[in-house]
Amino acid sequence: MSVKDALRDQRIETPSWAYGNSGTRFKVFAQQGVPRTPYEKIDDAAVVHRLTGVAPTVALHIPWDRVDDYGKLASYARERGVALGAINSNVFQDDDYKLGSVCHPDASVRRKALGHLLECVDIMDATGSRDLKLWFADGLNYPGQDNIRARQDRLAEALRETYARLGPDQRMLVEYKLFEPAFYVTDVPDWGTAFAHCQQLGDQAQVVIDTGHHAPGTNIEFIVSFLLRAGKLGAFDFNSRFYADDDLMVGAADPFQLFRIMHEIVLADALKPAAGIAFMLDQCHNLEPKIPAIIRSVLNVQEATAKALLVDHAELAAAQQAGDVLGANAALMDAYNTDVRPLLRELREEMSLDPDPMAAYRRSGYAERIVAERVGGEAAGWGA
Ligand code: PSV
Ligand code: MN
Repeated sequence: MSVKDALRDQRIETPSWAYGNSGTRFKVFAQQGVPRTPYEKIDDAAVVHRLTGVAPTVALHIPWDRVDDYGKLASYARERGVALGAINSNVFQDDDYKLGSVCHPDASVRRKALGHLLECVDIMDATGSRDLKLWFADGLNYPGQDNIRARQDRLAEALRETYARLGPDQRMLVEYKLFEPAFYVTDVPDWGTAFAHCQQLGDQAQVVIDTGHHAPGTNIEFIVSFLLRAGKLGAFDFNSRFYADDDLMVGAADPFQLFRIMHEIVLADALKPAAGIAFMLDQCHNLEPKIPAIIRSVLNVQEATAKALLVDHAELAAAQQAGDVLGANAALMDAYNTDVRPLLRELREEMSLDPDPMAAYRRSGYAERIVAERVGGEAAGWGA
């Protein structure tokens, strides 16, 4: 398959919450024209897809995107040329979850959390979504606060019950994160823990790598390669980090890391949608305008992918086999240092898109229109 064909088929999912207001624990700086409903978030996601041609799905977060009729939301999306993607569960924003959700010492809180996870699968049935994304804020702040091993047992039980509820074409994606909000123990802190639980569950359970959820210096492409080999890589939550879970635009902090990740994907022939890896963004745009930031992020993933596709695999393999360390490294760096923007402009023209989606968005007048139209009501944010 040619580089252009692979890029034309690429799919990047945008997150509904990136279109809403967000901030740090210090302040949310509200922006004008922000969606007030899940329907308006879909309007914005449809604009991103219309301009980039490679972002046809939008992930939902429950309860932030709760609606009365999910079938109606799915049809609304379809009418605008997009589809609903992964359903993200949320068992971290209720007072009951102070000491955890599925790992909580109190069985009634665990039952409530499990009920939410099962409800998310009901929603998937209505939206036609394939993936349930699970992230748990569960953990401990102090040594002795709870029994670490018992919490793993409780986690395994909730995952088992949720897994049993999945339809044959649905998947469970287990996300890990080193720390935050818990600071001493996190119940799913790393890929190894997520992997071990997914192994026990079965083929429909896979690991999701959020690029912002690692210790500084972690070699993420190693994790990608390991999980691909084991058939356990289900998805990415792409974003950039400088320090912790910064949720900045993917490819902004370390475009070379993104290239190295995409190189592992291309090597394993896992870019094509049939390979089943969901390439999602998980970002928050606190300072910058949201829609152009999401467009920029999609383009950053696309550029890193194009560079990864340009790696000469024959040259790389020959240098590796010959023990030619510098030659092998040069084969990768030649691809990374290629300016792929002309190729991508050409590709967009062939796809009947504007070659410069950022400029096309600025010219479209959409930003001004939503500021004028979205007056009154409550801007969407992280509140349920
Ligand atoms: C948690 O930090 C996370 O990465 C999970 O994916 C959540 O669902 C998402 O952010 C939004 O809070
Ligand atoms: Mn995430």
